[in-house]
Amino acid sequence: MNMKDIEVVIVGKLSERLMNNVESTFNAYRLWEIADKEQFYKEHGDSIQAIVTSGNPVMGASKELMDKFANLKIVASNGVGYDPIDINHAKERGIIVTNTPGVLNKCVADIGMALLLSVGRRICEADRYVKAGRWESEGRFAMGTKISGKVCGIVGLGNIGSEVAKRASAFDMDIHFYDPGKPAKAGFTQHDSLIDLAKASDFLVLTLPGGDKTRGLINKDVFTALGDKGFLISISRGSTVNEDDLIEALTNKVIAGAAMDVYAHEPHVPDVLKEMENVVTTPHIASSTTDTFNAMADLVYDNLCAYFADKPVLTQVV
Ligand code: 8YV
Repeated sequence: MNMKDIEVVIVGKLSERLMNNVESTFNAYRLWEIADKEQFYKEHGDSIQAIVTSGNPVMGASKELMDKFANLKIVASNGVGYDPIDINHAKERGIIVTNTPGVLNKCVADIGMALLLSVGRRICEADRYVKAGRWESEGRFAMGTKISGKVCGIVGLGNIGSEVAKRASAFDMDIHFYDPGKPAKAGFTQHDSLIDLAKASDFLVLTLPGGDKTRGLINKDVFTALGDKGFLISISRGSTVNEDDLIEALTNKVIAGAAMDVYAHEPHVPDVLKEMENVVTTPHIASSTTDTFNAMADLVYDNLCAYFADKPVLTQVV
């Protein structure tokens, strides 16, 4: 089959490398640039065979989108998280879904550790202090929290959680985790309940997947258990945190602080969080390094090429 005869729709702006590869190989359409989408669906409803998208909450692939294309065969997604893709519907229709696990673990864990250090040692606050000329006028900056010897509590000890554990261990932290069904891990303390993990933790690091099962899991009970010396580090999915409860916990000093790369309604970050000194915010950059983004782009592309070359795809979700 000539790859150029295969019609592919790219849902939103992805990396140049990924778009270039897809567009030079397949007959690709940029959905976000098409003004009359209904007309596009009418004209290409039967001919589009692949959706290229991302696990970013603003993209994904809904049932409605998939059903615009009667002969859709594959949804190739950029990102390990796939909660914005209707997996059950894809399964029902026999549509293959691929993601990009593995290649981003280390970069995401690096950001987890960087956020932990930033909020614990007050790096961003200290940076603002110097730049505002306050060191000269007010003298020594306030105290931070010692990292070594503290408990790093990991919620979801998967590939990314394990990389966080490695980094935190190198900083002499004690590793505790909660991940129902996971076997015990030598040297780590396992908890049977999230609340118990939060109680034991100085830094609670979220590396659990998104989706209906984990929506709002990190709520006021968890914050109460974490306590006023505890910090939340969120690098999984914004949907896992009840953001109203988090704001309440921070406002009432139920917890000491939070550092987040992901939010409930990206790219919206509640103003109140932006104004808090003890909150570190980054704009969903955990996997955003050139090396990792290239590796993710290549995996999306390789999955597509494998599928249309009648070979097994490399990283299939369903
Ligand atoms: C990406 C991510 O920023 O992999 C994931 O699940 O959230 C991030 O790596 C995003 O999905 C890339 O498009």
